[in-house]
Amino acid sequence: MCGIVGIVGKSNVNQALYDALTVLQHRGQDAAGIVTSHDGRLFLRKDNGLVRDVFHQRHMQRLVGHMGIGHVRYPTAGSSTSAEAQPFYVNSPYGITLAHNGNLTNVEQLAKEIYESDLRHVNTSSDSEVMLNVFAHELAQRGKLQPTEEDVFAAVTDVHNRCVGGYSVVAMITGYGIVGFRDPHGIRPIVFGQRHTDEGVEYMIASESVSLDVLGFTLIRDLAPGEAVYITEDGKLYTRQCATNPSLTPCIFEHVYLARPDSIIDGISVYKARLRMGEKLADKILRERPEHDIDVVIPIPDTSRTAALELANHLGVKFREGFVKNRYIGRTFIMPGQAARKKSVRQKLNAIELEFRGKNVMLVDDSIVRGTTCKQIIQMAREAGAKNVYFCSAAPAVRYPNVYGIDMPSAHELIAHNRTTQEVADLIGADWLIYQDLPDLIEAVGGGKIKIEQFDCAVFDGKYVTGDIDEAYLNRIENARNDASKAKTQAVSAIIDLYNN
Ligand code: PIN
Repeated sequence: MCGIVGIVGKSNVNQALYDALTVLQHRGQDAAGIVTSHDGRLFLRKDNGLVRDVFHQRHMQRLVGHMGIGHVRYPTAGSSTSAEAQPFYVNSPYGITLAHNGNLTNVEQLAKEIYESDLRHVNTSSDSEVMLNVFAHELAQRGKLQPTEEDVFAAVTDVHNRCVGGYSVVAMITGYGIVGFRDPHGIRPIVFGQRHTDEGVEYMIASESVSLDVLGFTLIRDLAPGEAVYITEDGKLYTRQCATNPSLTPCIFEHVYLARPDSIIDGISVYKARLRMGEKLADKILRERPEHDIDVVIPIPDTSRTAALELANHLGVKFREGFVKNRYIGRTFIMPGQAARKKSVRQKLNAIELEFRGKNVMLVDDSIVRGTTCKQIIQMAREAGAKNVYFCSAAPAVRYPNVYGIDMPSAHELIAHNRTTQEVADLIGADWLIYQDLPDLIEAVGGGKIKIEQFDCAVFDGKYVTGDIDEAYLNRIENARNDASKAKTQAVSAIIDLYNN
């Protein structure tokens, strides 16, 4: 998962891009980058780290120009070097830069084609660089000295024909404009909006509507699946459906915890979807145990608060803040002679004992993925004196890997993979475990004022909407993810050895 933004403004856009990326920081804390264009030149700054650490005064001063794009990156397998921070750049044609949120599932085949048929060089293992080269190649095929919106849209159509997966993209064509587009299934989110200034109208394309709100832009709408928006450097806006067979199946996990609650995705308020998740969970609890003995509902900060609040309301049970989260948790430094220690949940969360002592507590989290954190939290609740610890997940059991750009562990690392609810409850140490049912989650998200019936729910049901995911693909990513984590562990041990010797 990553965050993307693009702005065509009337004055320098560096500060606005920086601010928008800061608003999107929850979508990725691993790396950040901005590229701007001025007088036919590009200015790029990208590195590993948080937005506030990557951009200093001297970088910001160099990022001149009235249009630009930016990116925040979440670490995915094999993407932790700063060379893989985005945006990426190719010089031909026109000088194109691109930032992408998502994952291409046919990247190996594309990389081969790019090298063997398109005669292009890709310098990293990032699928975003592959996608940039596909787009650049297809735009170059038009053979124009100056690309028109028709050329840009035709190139996007070609990208849709060649690239499979979930993707939201912003790309800047130096001296011409910015294009945003969304995969034909609309898996990853992307919106665009405008604001009026004395000099004229400015446009922003972004992963989430919250970045428009915060910068005083008004939301025009989400891009439809397969659709592209092209905004020229002088501020003309064009949109076009570029896919032959688009169908909306957005990622339901955005609503579970990826997106900010103050965002609206495909017309659905993330906040309201989470309230409804709480309501549905309460109904399920009452169905399973009408005579339940829950004394208090306690959210695990932060995402689950909204669902927990509504769950408590519907049960008519007290809602209490039982955990306090440290917002300023620091990095883990590897000191000479010290083993690399993982920051424990204990350092991030502390229990308020009086909310637990002698009570039957219902803890609520947005989801259970590996189960490692929630196991420790349940233990903390017991140490704080809880009589019984019940646990509620606002999402169904996560049983399958994600292949559309969410950084999720491989199948065997998912605690619910091939396990029943009772087995998971025993493993995490809960006296009672309730998962949201998938139809209820779909109803909670898609059953409000805006009706959406189809979502990408692959992490819950193993159905991959792009239709190209088979056992062999899943085995390959399982190995890749394992290799990536092995490589990281080896790198850490190498550093420790260096200190010790
Ligand atoms: C909460 C995000 N949320 C918390 C992510 C933990 C699963 N975990 C998924 C729960 S927040 S575990 O947005 O950071 O506040 O199942 O792997 O233990």
